[in-house]
Amino acid sequence: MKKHLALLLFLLAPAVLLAQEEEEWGKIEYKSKEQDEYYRERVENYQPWKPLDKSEILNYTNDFFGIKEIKDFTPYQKAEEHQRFYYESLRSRFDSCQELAAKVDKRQVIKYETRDSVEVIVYKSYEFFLASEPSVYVAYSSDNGTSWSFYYTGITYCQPLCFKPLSKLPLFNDKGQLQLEVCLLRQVSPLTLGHAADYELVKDGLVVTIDLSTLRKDSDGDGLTDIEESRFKTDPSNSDTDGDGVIDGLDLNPRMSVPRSEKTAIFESLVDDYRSDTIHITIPEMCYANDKTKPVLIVTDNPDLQSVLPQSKRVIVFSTVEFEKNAKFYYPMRELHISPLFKVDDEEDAYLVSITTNNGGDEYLVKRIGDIWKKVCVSSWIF
Ligand SMILES: [Ca+2]
Ligand SMILES: [Ca+2]
Ligand SMILES: [Ca+2]
Repeated sequence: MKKHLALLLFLLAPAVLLAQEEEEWGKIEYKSKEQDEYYRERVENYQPWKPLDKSEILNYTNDFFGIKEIKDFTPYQKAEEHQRFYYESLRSRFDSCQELAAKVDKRQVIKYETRDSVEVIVYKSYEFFLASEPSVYVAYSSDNGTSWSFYYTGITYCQPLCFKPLSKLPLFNDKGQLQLEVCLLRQVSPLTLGHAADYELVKDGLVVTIDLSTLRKDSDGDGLTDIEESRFKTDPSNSDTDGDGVIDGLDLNPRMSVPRSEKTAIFESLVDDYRSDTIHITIPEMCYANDKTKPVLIVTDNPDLQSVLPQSKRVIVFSTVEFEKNAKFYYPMRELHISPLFKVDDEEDAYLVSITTNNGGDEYLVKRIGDIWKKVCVSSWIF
């Protein structure tokens, strides 16, 4: 009997020690000279937000849709006024089932029209995150609203294109394409949580023509339309951009195929499920993207972070140079900022690391205990 008790205590001892050690974590203030240096440099190199030149707005072209001038147009008014006005006028029409079938929030509708059995809703979607400008989508039904398809247009509302819900122009033109009145706007103040950005009118009296076949086109058959690939900056003519054997439509990290390290697993636990406190270093079970997988943007030059294989999100990873080249206008994706792993002073195998989104963040202590890594949140903040 005593032998069994001794064995039980022996087996339980590491768990008890672990729990004790974790309890201590919260009471100690961990310091890192590496971290201090990193943030000192960040403050020194801080670049305040600045607007684009008007010429960059005026020279805007869309790779997928035509934009042309029209003589008889509805003048631009501030977007919020447009939207409220249109919402009121649509309310009675949308109390019927069409909107419920498409599950489009009526406050986000830019334009809705039916022709024969075809119904089309052009709408804005914030896609999981309010502190951003919305993307413009098209919901399409060819059977009187019984079934719907949803297409990403690649257009971000309001810079540089802003739509006009009060436009009298019919949504369908005589070729069966969608046509929408737009103007060119320039963002003149930064966008922050709780504060909408301000815009100024650069050019009015334009119409954008959207061909439904262009919205659906998937040149390489990888499950992402060419327009979605323009958003993720994957190759629209190569079904496996990073050559790792997983096609772009299913790949949860489609742009980067970088060798993993032990630190990659630590970063993965932050990207994927930063509430779990045990970090498994082994290669995670392969998971695949589907239509509902949330995309997040990570801009980093750190190969340990570039190589993450998330299980629940699609990470679009850019190097800093790539990002600067591609993000001329607002980049339409939620961004995750993950700090480097800062070595804790006078400790072996212990790091401080933070993860920040546009509305807050958490800092973690990550530490090796025996053969496993554990992490604990040491501070949190909201903006
Ligand atoms: Ca494709
Ligand atoms: Ca592709
Ligand atoms: Ca791939």
